[in-house]
Amino acid sequence: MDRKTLDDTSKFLSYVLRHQPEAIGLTLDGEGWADIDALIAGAARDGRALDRMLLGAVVENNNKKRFALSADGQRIRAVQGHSHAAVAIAYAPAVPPAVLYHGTASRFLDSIRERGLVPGSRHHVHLSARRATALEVGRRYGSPVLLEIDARDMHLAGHLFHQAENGVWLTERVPVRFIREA
Ligand code: HQG
Repeated sequence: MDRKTLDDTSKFLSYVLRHQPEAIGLTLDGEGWADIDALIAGAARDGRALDRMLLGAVVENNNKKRFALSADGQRIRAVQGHSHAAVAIAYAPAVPPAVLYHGTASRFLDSIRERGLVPGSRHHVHLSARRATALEVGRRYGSPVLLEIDARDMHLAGHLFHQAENGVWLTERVPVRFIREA
């Protein structure tokens, strides 16, 4: 399976499994699962040839492990990053490391200093245990800035954290007092 096909399919899956399933007549359940036969049929109507082999290769080889298959192999979901209102994954609460990182773009800083980190269109603020990963995330939107989040203090103050299957840390929002500009 060539890299371009895998990357194109990953982008398509991110779009329909996180944000716009209705674009191909697909439905997601509350845990974000889509029926694989329905996904393949919806994609075919959109002129996109998917099959189980390609989907399996994307799940397996995806650089950020964005997708997972159900135990019975009949369903697929994105493990984090959703904006769709039908999805409300019941992530288990988890104890975060003392410090987590968020990468953003310098043009967002004034607003972040005022409002803290808020999820935007997605369901959570996304945090990483690794500085380099966070910087890469920030680079997508412009000149990257690294923010250090006092996750231990947030946790002690009662804020809930979750960890998606691919390691990304999630929380509802980060108030200004827990953010340090690194
Ligand atoms: C910013 C990728 C102004 C925030 C990554 C970010 C991640 C504010 C943007 C995942 C703000 C939202 C998510 C405030 C936050 N004022 N801007 N008060 N609070 N922001 O894409 O974290 O490759 O929804 O800093 O790896 O960038 O798609 O979130 O810049 O895990 O799998 O608002 O997406 O994963 O942008 O990225 P996003 P994100 P994938």
